[in-house]
Amino acid sequence: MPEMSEEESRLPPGQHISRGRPVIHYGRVPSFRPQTWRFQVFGATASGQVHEFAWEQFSGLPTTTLIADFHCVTKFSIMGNEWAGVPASALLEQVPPAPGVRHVMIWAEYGFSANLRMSDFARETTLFATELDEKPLSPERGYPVRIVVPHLYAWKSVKWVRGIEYMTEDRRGFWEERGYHNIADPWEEQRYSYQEEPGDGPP
Ligand SMILES: Nc1nc2c(c(=O)[nH]1)N[C@H]1C(S)=C(S)[C@@H](COP(=O)(O)O)O[C@H]1N2
Ligand SMILES: [Mo]
Repeated sequence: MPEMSEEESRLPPGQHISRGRPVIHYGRVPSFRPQTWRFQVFGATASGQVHEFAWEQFSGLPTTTLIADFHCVTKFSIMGNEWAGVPASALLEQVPPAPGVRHVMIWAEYGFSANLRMSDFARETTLFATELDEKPLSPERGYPVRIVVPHLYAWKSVKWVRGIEYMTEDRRGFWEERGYHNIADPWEEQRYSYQEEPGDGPP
């Protein structure tokens, strides 16, 4: 058997290590205006109110760092990214959801979205990243903030995040509506919606 590198041994099935660090997204790179930028937490909040963070407030939240691999459903993986940012758990503490919330929708500029189960959102490794490899995110990587959900395919790692919607019922996001798997676990190769089992997604 050919020898496997340490990084190769971390790859989920069907993935290969990309040479460079490709940038991919649908649509244009938005510009960031710190004066008018707002991050909204809305939907089924415990208070029933929409919570808004201005950039100063959001960037003042406690941060942590995380080293994680990144698996795109088109089969390349970018290994060993060092992210820094606000853990999703910190946001859940700042703005608690109502008791029946089981899902969240991540909303970005231009209406891009991805849905996550609350159990995936609340993981210790889910982060609102503001830095990659000790530098602020570049515009095309999601500046000023993107979510990083390293245990799911990378389309769930939404760039240019502007809000979180707490949901009591699941709904599909942008790619999930267009044929991609509702849950997106790369270790299970959950690539396409036709692979979904009953209970994996909304009807
Ligand atoms: N807002 C937004 N976020 C997005 C996307 C997008 O089209 N729009 N594409 C996703 C996909 S499919 C991938 S693989 C990763 C790519 O992240 P990268 O450009 O940092 O490599 O971003 C994800 N986040
Ligand atoms: Mo992707």
